[in-house]
Amino acid sequence: MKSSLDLEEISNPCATMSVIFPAFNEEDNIRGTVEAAVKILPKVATSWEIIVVDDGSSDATIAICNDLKAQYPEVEVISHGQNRGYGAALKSGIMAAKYDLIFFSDSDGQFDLCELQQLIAWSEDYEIVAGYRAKRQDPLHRRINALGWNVLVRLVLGIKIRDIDCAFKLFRRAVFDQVQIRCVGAMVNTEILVQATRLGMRIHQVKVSHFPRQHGKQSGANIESFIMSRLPTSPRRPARPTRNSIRPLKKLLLSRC
Ligand SMILES: Nc1nc2c(ncn2[C@@H]2O[C@H](COP(=O)(O)OP(=O)(O)O)[C@@H](O)[C@H]2O)c(=O)[nH]1
Ligand SMILES: [Mg+2]
Repeated sequence: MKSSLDLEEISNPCATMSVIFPAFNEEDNIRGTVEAAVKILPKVATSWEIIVVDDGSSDATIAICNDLKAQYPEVEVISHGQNRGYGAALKSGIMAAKYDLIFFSDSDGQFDLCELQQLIAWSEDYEIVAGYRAKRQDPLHRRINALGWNVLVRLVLGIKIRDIDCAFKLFRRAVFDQVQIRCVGAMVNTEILVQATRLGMRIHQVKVSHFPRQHGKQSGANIESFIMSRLPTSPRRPARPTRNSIRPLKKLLLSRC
């Protein structure tokens, strides 16, 4: 887990915050991620909790999470007996969250949790503060897929978010009184932001750092190609998005994904 800010610079904690880490086979990363959060959160929040949602990992992730829970009273563990998907894990965490601000990030150490401080500052004026990766440290094909997805979402749904799937987002708790999560998969970010935009919620975007994954494998690798694979595949399908391809996408976004 990277750390760029001097923690002593962070002062006047005033927020109460629930931090959610969905985790799937992160045995080499989860301890570092949770312990980085344990170090930072007392500097930025008066009361806080960390909720790790183990999504049916087959490695030692759950055992490590249980150790962390025994070691740190603020750590809670939700265990999905079997893999239910990223969106389902996020929803489990959000449903269990008890504080005023809800933040989620990945368990794999690709973000700098110290940068949470910047998001908190903006949360006074915005219901949602969404990170965008200044320089995404993922393989080229992932970056190309993500670019395509972001452009498509912007064109089809009119959502002007630079990096919709960036796992560094802060929400006021009240957002989830209105926004309903139905997506069990990786499109959950799109689902949340589409609803929030339609409800007139204010979203601010903040540039955040991103680092290469040091341990374990990416499992969110084919989110975008999964979506593309669900668009019409007829040989007559035009290459550019048209009404025919937009309709199923809209339908997909409004159904379980
Ligand atoms: N709950 C849940 N989390 C997942 C799943 N797949 C990946 N994750 C978690 O989601 C985060 C991002 O996954 P990753 O594979 O690194 O995706 P990438 O960063 O988009 O390449 C990590 O914290 C993973 O542990 C899944 O099926 N269920
Ligand atoms: Mg990752």
